[in-house]
Amino acid sequence: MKARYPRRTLLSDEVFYLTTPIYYVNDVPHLGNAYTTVAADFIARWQRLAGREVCFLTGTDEHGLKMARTAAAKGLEPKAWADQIVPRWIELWELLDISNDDFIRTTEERHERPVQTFWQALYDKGEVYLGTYEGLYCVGCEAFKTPDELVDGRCPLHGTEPEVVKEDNYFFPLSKYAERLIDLYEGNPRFVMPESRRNEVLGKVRQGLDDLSISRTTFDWGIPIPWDPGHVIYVWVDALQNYLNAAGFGTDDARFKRVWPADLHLVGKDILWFHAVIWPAMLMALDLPLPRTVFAHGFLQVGGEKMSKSTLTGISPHDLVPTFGSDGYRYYFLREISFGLDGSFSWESMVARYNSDLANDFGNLAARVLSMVGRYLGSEIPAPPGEAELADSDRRFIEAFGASFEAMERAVADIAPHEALQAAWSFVRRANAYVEEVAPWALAKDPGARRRLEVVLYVLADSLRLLALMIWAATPRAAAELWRRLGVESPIEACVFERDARWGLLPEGAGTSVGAPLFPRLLEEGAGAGPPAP
Ligand code: ME8
Repeated sequence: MKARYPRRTLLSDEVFYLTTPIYYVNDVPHLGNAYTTVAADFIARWQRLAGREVCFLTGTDEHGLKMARTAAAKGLEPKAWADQIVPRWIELWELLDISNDDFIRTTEERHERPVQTFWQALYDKGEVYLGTYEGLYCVGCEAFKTPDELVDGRCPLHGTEPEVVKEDNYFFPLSKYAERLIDLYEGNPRFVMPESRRNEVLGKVRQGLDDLSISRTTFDWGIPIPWDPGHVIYVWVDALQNYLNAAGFGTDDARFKRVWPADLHLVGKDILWFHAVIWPAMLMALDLPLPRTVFAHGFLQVGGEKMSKSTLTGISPHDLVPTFGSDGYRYYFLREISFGLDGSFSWESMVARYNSDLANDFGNLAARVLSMVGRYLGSEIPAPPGEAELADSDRRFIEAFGASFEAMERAVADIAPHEALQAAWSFVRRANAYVEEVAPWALAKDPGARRRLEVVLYVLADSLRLLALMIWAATPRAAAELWRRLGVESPIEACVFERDARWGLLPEGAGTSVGAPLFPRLLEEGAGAGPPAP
């Protein structure tokens, strides 16, 4: 009965260090940025319940030409503009219950100084040289483009024509790292995930690499090159280093040793090249340990059009949370889109997913079980059943939990939140089937079946407790509320799977309550609910 579900070591034994990209604050966050952050939060929360010490980092990327131009258009200094916008990002992360442990801004001293230390060290090692760059620069991407990366002379991501740039730049000899990078991808299948992306990167690196221009002289909104302050450091190499600096590089050696390397950099496919090629090469150049995994997810589309700040479709996360709640928002994006592939968002599919999975399958299960414990057992959890009191149907149901939980663990290790939630919901559906199978309402009519009624309701109430643990990473509010309604006194976030994800731990005598629906059903499209006005 009390099978243990041993804690798996998913990716490493040390601090689990997980990052999102640091976002450009030329504008407020959109659904795409929130997508990455919610996925990262799911993994961070899961790892905490798995007993890992987690460091979950997000932040903002505040230098570069794009920021400088946006601020100039507003008549502000770039830092003043960033100071206005950054709170809007923090607010959204709070609204979506993002549990980041740290938030780094690239204009902070703890970032700027170590960036200078890093490049000075590479310069001193002879890993930086002065040259002339002539090329096509896309300000939206903050990157040079080769002609074959353009479509009809335009950047395919931003739809704009890149600018012709010619300047003296410092260069990092990226080309000489090609062999080592190829060895890295070949020797570590988890370094770039998913596999299709790994093959893409590998194929491109095999064609050879150009050296990377790492400084700019035509504007000054950046971190000065320490040995030649007429140059500022290229925004991308500045930004990538946030991951090191937040871990204490150059400022806190003891922390750096504990936290670095990152276990997982979660990024969109648009910026995989920087994370899978340039970033490890920079670290190799300074003999620093490499991150364990860079995972590139796909792009969200609305009505077939990619969302980005330059082609926004007009839907903000703030338009969705009032209707779906933070949990409904998180659940939809985690469950609906296969992580790693592109996917599309629509209001209709969000309503449908919410109603079927959250309001019906999960919400009804919770309400039914809690109201039966209320009605038949006076809202008090009975004594846990002994082994001999369990029927075969109970045992089969209890085993189903173990199978679903292990499937969730495997899915999280594969960085597949959608699969993890499929596994959790297969258990939700199994629990609904078990309710029908054991029909507590029939047992309640038979005074001779009192203990049997207690047994099945105990099994069901305990399955709700286990379910709360399974879904906390995705829907933390509903999980914590269910936990309270079951009368469990210790906070859910203090649980660890190894100790708590096993049967029979719901304490006898706990007082339950039914409460309002955890996920009130939404009216179907056209009957009151609907997308926000354009
Ligand atoms: O690239 N679908 O910042 P950024 C899914 N500052 N995710 C999307 C998306 C979409 N349509 N659009 C954007 C930068 N994203 C740099 C990063 S890191 C050292 C520096 C997400 O504000 C996705 O994670 O343009 C993508 O990688 C990120 O937002 C780009 O955010």
